[in-house]
Amino acid sequence: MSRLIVISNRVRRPGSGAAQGGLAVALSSALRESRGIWVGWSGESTDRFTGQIAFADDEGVKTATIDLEEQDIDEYYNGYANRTLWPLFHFRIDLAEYDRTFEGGYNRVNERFADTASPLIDKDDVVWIHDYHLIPLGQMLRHRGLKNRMGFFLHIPWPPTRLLVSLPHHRQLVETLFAYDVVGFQTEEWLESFRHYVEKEMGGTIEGDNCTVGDRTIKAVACPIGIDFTEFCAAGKNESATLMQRQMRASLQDRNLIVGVDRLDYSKGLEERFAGYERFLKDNPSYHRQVVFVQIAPPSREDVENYREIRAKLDSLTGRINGEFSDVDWTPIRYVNQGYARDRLWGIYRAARIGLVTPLRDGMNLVAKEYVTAQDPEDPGVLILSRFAGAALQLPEALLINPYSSEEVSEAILRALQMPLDERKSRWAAMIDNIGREDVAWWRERFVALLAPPQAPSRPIEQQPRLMTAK
Ligand code: GDG
Repeated sequence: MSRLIVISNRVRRPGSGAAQGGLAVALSSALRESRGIWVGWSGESTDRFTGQIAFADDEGVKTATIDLEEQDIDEYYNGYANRTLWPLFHFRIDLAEYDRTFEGGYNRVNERFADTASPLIDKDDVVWIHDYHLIPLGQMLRHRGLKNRMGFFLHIPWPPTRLLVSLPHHRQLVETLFAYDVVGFQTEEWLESFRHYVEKEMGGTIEGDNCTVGDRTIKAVACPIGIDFTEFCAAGKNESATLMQRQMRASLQDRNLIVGVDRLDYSKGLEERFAGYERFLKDNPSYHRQVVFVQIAPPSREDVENYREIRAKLDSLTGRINGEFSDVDWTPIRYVNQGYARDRLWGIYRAARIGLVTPLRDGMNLVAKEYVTAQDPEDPGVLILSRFAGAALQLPEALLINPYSSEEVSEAILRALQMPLDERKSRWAAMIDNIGREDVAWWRERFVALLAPPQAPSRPIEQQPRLMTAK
């Protein structure tokens, strides 16, 4: 069995066991089985980059991490990754910053990753690189002589060609993807946009899964990520999950809970969601006091200005809506800027009659899948889901909405509150079936199978050696 080498911006957090996210859990089991290594940034800074690798063994998963200089972190992580590529790939060219120093820092750090990882990779290893932070890494590893099977998975959307061409040196960046053997996207939609770029901007050709530019052919596939279904169901059996569910219910006093759980990020459509809820309260006075909207939004990327701004905007929107509609014994929005352990999160989802998941653009969105998983099969809640989340393609039985339209959000909330039990059950059954089948292990196995060395083709029958028959 070949070893799997995973390279991503960050690696699993040491000592956090089951508290890891689904991705870390899924990759960890594959790394353990193949005795592979997970390579990434430690999250720490150093005065001068030395290339020194810190090795650790965390519950059987080997990790190799490097520290980066402050300037690297500014230009690569906070800069090109999160101020250029993240907004652009989420269709926000208005927020994308094109700064030459960011691009320089991005390439420098990718070279540093290549220097770090290449000596750790043996000739039969399979290499799997993750996400927009490390797009050119595969090519840099090839420049260092690596001939291994190499794959890349993009966790976020791939933007339409018309937007992507606003990125200086876009072609140079996309060309680096042709160093991989397999490139994976979350959905057919993002894959289609990639193929469009390949044909229109690079003069490439498409045949089945194969994309060819010049003498390089790669496989480009849609391979949607799922949640760690078994782990999340098990989290729901913990005492603290039940306790949290009971606490929530008690604090609601028979009111209907609407829940949102998102990193504080402009792509998640939080402002629009708040506006949709405000519209619902305006349009449906008879539902006042009968609903409470809880938005859990742990802060993220606080070194980036746009992320600080969104926090301030949501603070003021919450104040305005609560100011207008609250009563002495009812607050319509509870907005919480902290994270919760996974089992407690399960309890919150379970207590909620509506899961409100309304990103403006999202590669997949795992919260939608977690909400559905935590529901009571006998009395499930309703998922309201943005049609612009990758998850909408796998979960068409959710109430799909346009998150930019506060009317649609408001109408969907009303419809969900009035939905008969039979309809809730049949929609839930279809969704849980998909989520259970296409879970994170399914995703990982599919991608790794594509990455396996191609089998030597069996020879056509006429070329097979004839058996000599004795005369
Ligand atoms: C990127 C892509 C794609 C959130 N709050 C808490 C908490 N979370 C967990 C959720 C969920 C995860 O974070 C968020 O996953 P998403 O998929 O919603 O979003 P991104 O972070 O933007 O992830 C996305 C994903 O990569 C995977 O490919 O789906 O499209 O943008 O698991 O539960 N977890 C805990 N406490 C919290 O308060 N424990």
